[in-house]
Amino acid sequence: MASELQAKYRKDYQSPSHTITDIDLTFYLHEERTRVIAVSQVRQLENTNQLVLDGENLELVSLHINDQSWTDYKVTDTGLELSSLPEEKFELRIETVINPSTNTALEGLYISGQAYCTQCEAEGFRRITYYQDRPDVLARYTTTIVVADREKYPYLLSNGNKIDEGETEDGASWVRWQDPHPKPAYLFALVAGDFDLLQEQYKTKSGRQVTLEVFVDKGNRERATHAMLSLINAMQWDEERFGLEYDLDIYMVVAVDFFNMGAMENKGLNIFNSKYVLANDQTATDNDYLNIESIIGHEYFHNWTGNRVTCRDWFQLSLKEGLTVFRDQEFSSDLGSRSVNRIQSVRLIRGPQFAEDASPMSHPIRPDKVIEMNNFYTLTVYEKGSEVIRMIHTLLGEDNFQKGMKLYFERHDGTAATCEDFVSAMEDASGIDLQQFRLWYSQSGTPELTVSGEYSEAEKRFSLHVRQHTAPTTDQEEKQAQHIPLKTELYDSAGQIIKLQCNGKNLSDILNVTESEQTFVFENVYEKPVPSLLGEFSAPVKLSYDYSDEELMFLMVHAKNDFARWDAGQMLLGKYIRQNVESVQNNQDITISEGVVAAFRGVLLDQVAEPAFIAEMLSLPNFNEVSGWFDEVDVDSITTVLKAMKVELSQALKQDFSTVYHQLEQSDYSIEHEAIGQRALRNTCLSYLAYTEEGNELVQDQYQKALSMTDVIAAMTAANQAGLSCRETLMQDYSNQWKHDGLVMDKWFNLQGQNPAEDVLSVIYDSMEHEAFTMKNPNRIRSLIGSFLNFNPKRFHDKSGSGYQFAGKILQQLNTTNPQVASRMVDPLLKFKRYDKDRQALMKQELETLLNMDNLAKDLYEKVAKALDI
Ligand code: B3K
Ligand code: ZN
Repeated sequence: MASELQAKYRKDYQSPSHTITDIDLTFYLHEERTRVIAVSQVRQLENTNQLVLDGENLELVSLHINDQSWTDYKVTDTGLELSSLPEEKFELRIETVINPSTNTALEGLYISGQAYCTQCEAEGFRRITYYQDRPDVLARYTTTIVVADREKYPYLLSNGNKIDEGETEDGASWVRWQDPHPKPAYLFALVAGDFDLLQEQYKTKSGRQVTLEVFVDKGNRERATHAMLSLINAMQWDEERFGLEYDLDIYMVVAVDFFNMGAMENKGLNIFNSKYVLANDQTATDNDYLNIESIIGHEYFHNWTGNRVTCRDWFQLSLKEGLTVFRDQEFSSDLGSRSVNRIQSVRLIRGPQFAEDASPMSHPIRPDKVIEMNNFYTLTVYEKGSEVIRMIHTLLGEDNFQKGMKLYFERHDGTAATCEDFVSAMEDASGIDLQQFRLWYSQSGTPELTVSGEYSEAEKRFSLHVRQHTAPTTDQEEKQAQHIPLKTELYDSAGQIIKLQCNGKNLSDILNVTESEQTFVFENVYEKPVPSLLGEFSAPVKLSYDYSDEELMFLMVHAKNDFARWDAGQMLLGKYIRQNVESVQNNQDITISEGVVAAFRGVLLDQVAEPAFIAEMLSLPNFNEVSGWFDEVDVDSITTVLKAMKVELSQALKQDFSTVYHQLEQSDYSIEHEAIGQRALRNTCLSYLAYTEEGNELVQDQYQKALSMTDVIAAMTAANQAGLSCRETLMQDYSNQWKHDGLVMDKWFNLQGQNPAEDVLSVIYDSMEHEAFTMKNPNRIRSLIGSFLNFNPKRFHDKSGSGYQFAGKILQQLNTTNPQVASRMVDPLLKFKRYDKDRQALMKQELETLLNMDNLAKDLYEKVAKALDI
């Protein structure tokens, strides 16, 4: 069992006893024994002569205070306790030795391929030296990197600007960097290696010249151009929309293959998972391109929201993450299709985020209790966090929101702030009361809105009765009514919007739901309207309204914004999915009404709507989303219904899918948004056509003629899902072509993990023997095993328990090598209470085995113990 399982509580926050104004770091890089000398200028803040420093896996060589060897200290399990310290200020010099080559957890300083790199957020700096590893200690960093083998490591990088370089007497080379902006330790970074370098110059709005550099593995330079373009776009966008400019002379992005998550916003030196940097038309899909744009943007936007203003403590994580996700979503929406971006974000909330909030890991966007901080980089903190920012934006409007941002920076630039500071700035700048709204920060769970409409013909009045309820979550029994912005439109039978009026006054289309029961009355409603509710998904809540099929079909056609049209389509599909699940449970046939088929035909043949949007309209909700609608998840019935409805629609609309598919054939490849949209729709058609008689031939044909990776993967996905006979040939061909490139093979591993075939486990075991696979690389693990656990419900939840046992075995192994990745992968097992008794018992057994392990890391311990109610 982990040695330190102490939970930390938000309410116990204490400001630090000392701060460090400057730190001078020297690294003598060595694969097994890297020497780190840290010289810190420490200033006393509280009247105490004791100081506690964090440290993990460090070999302490020496400790000096004001140049004197210091013996008044104690080494503990979690760091160092210094005593009898001088008052006011002193210089602390600590020399440690660390071993990057055995660091498989990929936290602190480690080796990725041929390069050294670091990952310090949340608490990785303590694996480099003893330090006050907390975000409210902000220091100026000077970093010197020394390497003996300059051939192998020609690039030595750290934060800030390069200020000096040279050679030591014994021929080692060194480089010195200085970062003028005080920062917490989690934003420190170091990279040493040999790379291909793509360089550009950027001039900011105010005329500052910035050098942009993207470092990638040798031979991959041409795969870095999209990342560079995205960076330039992000810099321009932030200047235009938020008035924010970059603040150093150089901005570097380094792509590494071994990385626990997507990317990291270290000041001036972002480190990226190569998955979110490398792309060309032969190796990357359109989604890869869009993800690169959004993640490059996200990390860049952190420079202001995260780095210039950072978090006071880790409970405030959403202060930087929710806000930065909001900013990256706006960036992608301003550059591409707003409605498609919105739909995709909403899918993420309604599927996995709602599921997280209904699981033992439920927590508010600002958590109250944490054992392992890395466990809280969650969909709730990020995605729900960004929805909370979006609601503030909706309530205030763009102008007031920007005023709030300005005030926030005026008040907090260069400091470590709290979520409360952000909300106060928004409130003060706009004059809008956000008192009740603050509950979104402290309350977990998903509010459910039950809405009903009542029309009085005689009085020409329409009333909306709204009830809100939030079910208790594992972390909080009691829930209060929240402030929910409910965007509402009323439509007349001609499809025109009826103005919202009451007492002779025009009303805003954002209704403020603040009580557990509330009625909104609208006057001058000249006919019985069809309401469109929760437009743009104006709040992260579940909505129920008893729509008839006809009303939903009406909204699919007439709603004035794409999001509402899509949402109506999803509700219509949802009605049939629910009905059909019940039918399957009662051994009855699956049905879809002719009207519904006709409505989707209308969507498919729409000549006006964007193709990318039509593709979204035609996508059925996935298993994970549908599971959230039921108290007990009936895996077999849901998978049966989803497949049967797909087959049913493909048969009924075969001709139309085929026409659109052939119409959209492209003769050349471009990464423009319009071309991406056309491919998306064409490939959606293919995913349906795969279930028809001509499926096998079409898929094979597309694979052979494909102009881009997008079309290759779409063909393979269709073959995989529909179990086509060409599947094996395509998989074999792809592997022959790409076996040397792990990143490109990830798409193949992903398909293997999602293979719906009965013997998928043996397919997975075979794939683990593939030359491109290694359990050391998180991307490989996530592609092959993560996809099985999360996106192959039928086989993962196989009644025999074989899927669960496989997961258990892998988790035991990862617990020792990479606890962070293990902890991400355990999530599907935590939700065992949602399944039938037999499955529950089998899943629980795996969790119990984990809990009984001798060396269970606190990452897994925290989640497993919560799930088992310990
Ligand atoms: N801030 C990092 C995530 C760090 C995760 C630590 N386990 C990337 C991001 O959100 O931009
Ligand atoms: Zn972030």
